[in-house]
Amino acid sequence: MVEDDSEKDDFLDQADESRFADVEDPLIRSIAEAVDDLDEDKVAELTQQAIDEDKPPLDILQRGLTNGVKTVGDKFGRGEVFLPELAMAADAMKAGVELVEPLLEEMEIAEEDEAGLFVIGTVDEDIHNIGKNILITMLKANGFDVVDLGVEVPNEDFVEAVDEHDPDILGMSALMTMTMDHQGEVVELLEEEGLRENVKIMVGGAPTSPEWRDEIGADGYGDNADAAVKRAKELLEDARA
Ligand code: B12
Repeated sequence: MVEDDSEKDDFLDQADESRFADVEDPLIRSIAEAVDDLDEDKVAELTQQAIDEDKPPLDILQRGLTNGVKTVGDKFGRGEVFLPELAMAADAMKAGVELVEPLLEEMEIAEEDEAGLFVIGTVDEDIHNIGKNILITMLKANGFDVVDLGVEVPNEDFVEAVDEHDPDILGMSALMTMTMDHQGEVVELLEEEGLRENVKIMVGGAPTSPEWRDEIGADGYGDNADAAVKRAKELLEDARA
């Protein structure tokens, strides 16, 4: 707990020699560090401070919170930390996201009259949803109606949802190399059912890439939520042109 300003300054000074040296703003950097330290209270406190100091919400989110959680993910990948730490990092991240979310809800990335319907879910066998939920918040902020299918969505349920809701865009999130194949399977199933032409398909999540989008025949990819929203708007314009 930071008790007073001098202690706060000390904390920020220490952050200068941090693992996140590429993050210029010391306060944003200390948010990334606090997530990396699995310190949920500190994350909440520093995120609130950053909000009070009018730091850009996307910087807090991407350069602070997301940067921190990805570092813990990397350590997990190297076997340096284990599942409990991964879960604590997720909780720390969520503590910050909760505070930033109201600001994201007010953020318009591009002014738009009427955006479309976006159906989204995390693919089968995959429970990661923090990024998907952030994307949903930002889609709604930009006028999209969103149907959230949740996590571990079976391939067939994506297809049924396209049939039922007739969305402009179907989005699929996959955070693991062993689950990303489901994105391609859903594209194939939609083709088989004759539904592919009716909908634009976007994919995202850590292991995905523009190359993966092309490989599976999807239409859009987003490295992060604001890039994804921009791409979604472009796809809508293309579809309506
Ligand atoms: C937090 C986390 C968890 C939390 C998830 C909590 C939750 N409710 O989501 C918990 C602890 C539960 C967890 C569990 C597991 N995890 Co995990 N997890 C992570 C971690 C550290 C961060 C993910 C995250 O939230 N990132 C922050 C958000 C904001 O970023 P994001 O998800 O990428 O989303 C952004 C963009 O990708 C994009 N986006 C996301 N979705 C979409 C969709 C569309 C359509 C578009 C356009 C864009 C888009 O916009 C988002 C916002 O900017 C990652 C590491 C990493 N590098 O991703 C590992 C990671 C994904 N997990 C991993 C693993 C292995 C697991 C487990 C299997 C561990 C285990 N042994 O049980 C389980 C999975 C169980 C299952 N069946 O799913 C591995 C996957 C390895 C691999 N290559 O396959 C990773 C990469 C860690 C690692 N390096 O080893 N995990």
